[in-house]
Formats: sequence, structure tokens, C-alpha cells
Amino acid sequence: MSEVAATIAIEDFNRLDDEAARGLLQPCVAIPAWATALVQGRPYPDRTALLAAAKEAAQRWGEAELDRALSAHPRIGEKLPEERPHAALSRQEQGAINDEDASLARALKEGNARYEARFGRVFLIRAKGRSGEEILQALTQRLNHDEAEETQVALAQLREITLLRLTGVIGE
Ligand code: 2AL
Repeated sequence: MSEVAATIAIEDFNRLDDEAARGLLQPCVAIPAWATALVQGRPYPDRTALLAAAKEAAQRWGEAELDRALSAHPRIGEKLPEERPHAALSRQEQGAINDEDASLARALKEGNARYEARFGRVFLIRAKGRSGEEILQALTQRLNHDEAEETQVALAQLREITLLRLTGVIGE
């Protein structure tokens, strides 16, 4: 089974060679420039400083970064093959969705298809902390957005997912 990255203390992260540090950040988001900026910004005085730098670097993302990052995110309700690098994280994040609920699964599948037809990319939401019903409600509501508005909402969700993953990688 694919493993979720272990937590590393900020002092140890500061001391890793560049490649190892980039490797730790890579499962947070499939945007290499973001990881490179964080690796090059070392050493960080503490974890808070790293998280602030991570947030700031993520503010620069636009539609190209969103499209790139989506290549590593399965649809809501779908699982990546276990050998893919983000598979375990993604399963954990979507863990509150009840797989046994067939009508929910169908509604999410239909919603995903409508979203993709409307916006031309996979529906993305920070799934951690949300039930399947809450995700479905957000999906239905976001279908009413215009394209520019929806791109901003999806980018904000991508930033949330990335920062949450980073807090799981870098400990106190
Ligand atoms: C995901 C995912 O893999 N993790 C998460 O929080 N959201 N996927 C998605 N399509 O929203």
C-alpha cells in the first residue's frame, strides 16, 4: 500500500539536501515550482514561517497551475491506484464519504460529469472534514458560478488541500 508521508521536524527539513526536501513536498501538490521555492527559502526559523512562505507562494498560482495540479487529484468518489504518489493522502482526505451509499455515489458521479462538461476540468474541493453530502451540496452550488469565479474558488480549494498536506508533512 502507498504510504502517507511521515512528519519531519522543521529543523530536520532545513538540513535535508535539496532533492530530499523537494521529495517530501512533492505529494502536497503537483506544482514543482512551489516546492522549489520552498526548498530554496530554507532555512526557516520555525514551522510557522514555512507555512507562511508556502501560503504566499501558493497565492501566485493561476489557471495553468490549477490544471497541472489536477493531474494528481482523483475525482471525488474515485480512488487513485495505490502506486500513485498522492493516492494514500487522497484516500484519507475523502475518508468521510460513505462508499456504501449508492445514491450519494451516483449523485456525485453525475455532478462530477456536469461540472466537467461545464468547466472543462475535474471538480476540486478540500474533502478533509467534509461529508459526502456536504461535498455534493458544494458541487451543486458551484455549478452556478461563472468561469472566472469558479477558477478562483477551485484555486482556493487547491491551496487549502496543499497547506493541509504540508501541515501533515512538517511537524513542530
Ligand atoms: C480531492 C482529493 O484527492 N483530496 C481532496 O481534498 N480533494 N479531490 C478532488 N477532486 O477534490
